[in-house]
Amino acid sequence: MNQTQKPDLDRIAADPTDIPAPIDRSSPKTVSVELTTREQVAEVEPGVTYTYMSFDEQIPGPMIRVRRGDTVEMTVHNAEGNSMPHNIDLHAVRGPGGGAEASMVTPGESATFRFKATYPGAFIYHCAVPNLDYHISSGMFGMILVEPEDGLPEVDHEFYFGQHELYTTGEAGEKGHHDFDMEAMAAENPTYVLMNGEKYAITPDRYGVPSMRVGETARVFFVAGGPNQTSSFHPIGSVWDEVWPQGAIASDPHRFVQTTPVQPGSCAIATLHAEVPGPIKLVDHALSRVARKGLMGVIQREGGENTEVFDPEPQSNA
Ligand SMILES: [Cu+2]
Repeated sequence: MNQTQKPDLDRIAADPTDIPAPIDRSSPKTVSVELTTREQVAEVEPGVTYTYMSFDEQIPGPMIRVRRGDTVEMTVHNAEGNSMPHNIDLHAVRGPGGGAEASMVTPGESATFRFKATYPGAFIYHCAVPNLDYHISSGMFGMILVEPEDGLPEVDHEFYFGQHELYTTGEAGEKGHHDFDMEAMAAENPTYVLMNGEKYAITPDRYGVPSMRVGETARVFFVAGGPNQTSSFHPIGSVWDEVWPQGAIASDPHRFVQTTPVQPGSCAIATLHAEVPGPIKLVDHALSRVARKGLMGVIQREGGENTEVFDPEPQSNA
């Protein structure tokens, strides 16, 4: 294993609360979106570095939020100092490659294309150059949310998470700089499976966790970058009160779902109602990915006990 490299970034894990506000418009407009592709060293966990690729220095990339009927002017920059071509394929685009050919850029270049968001839902975007699985595995994916004309139901909080796999020449936890491993990727045997790009990033021991009060409802936006594995997305200590599988928000939600599959190249929108205090651990219920490969995110519920729903120390009535 090579020596750890000096990180270019203190943190590549996206803040789950750093997302655009709900859309408050009743008519379409033209929205400009710019994303910059980057190749940068960051830590997978303390003492383990990797040369990530990203949109705007975060994983998942920034959540793009538009309204059905909007026209989007999409610009992709390829930062000076990068070594590879990059582009973007958004599943919200009707057009060749989801915009991939039109946005192909080499280091130092920029490209713009325009599309109309003709259908609502939560969709992945990702890099789609010829080695696209390598680029996605290195972090190049995010979500575009196309809100329906009438918007989404009001909630108290919205949180944004993304899962993907990292394939390296090292073992999970092995100190040093990990190189990308094409053979491991072809075999679909990841070293790490990560929530927001780093091991246990959104947990109390790393960057802290978002919170909600008992009685409140949160909406979770989740994108599965893959490139290869389906997430069995489960909230430990709760249930998904509602799920829109595939992010298909124009459909009726499923209710009281324990574990929802989110395929690579897809999304889910789900709600959590907090009835008791305590953590909700967001996991892939393929649990070796949690116990051995670094995947976990936490949402904290704060407030008084609700012993009718859950009583950790019941007084005997006998
Ligand atoms: Cu790329």
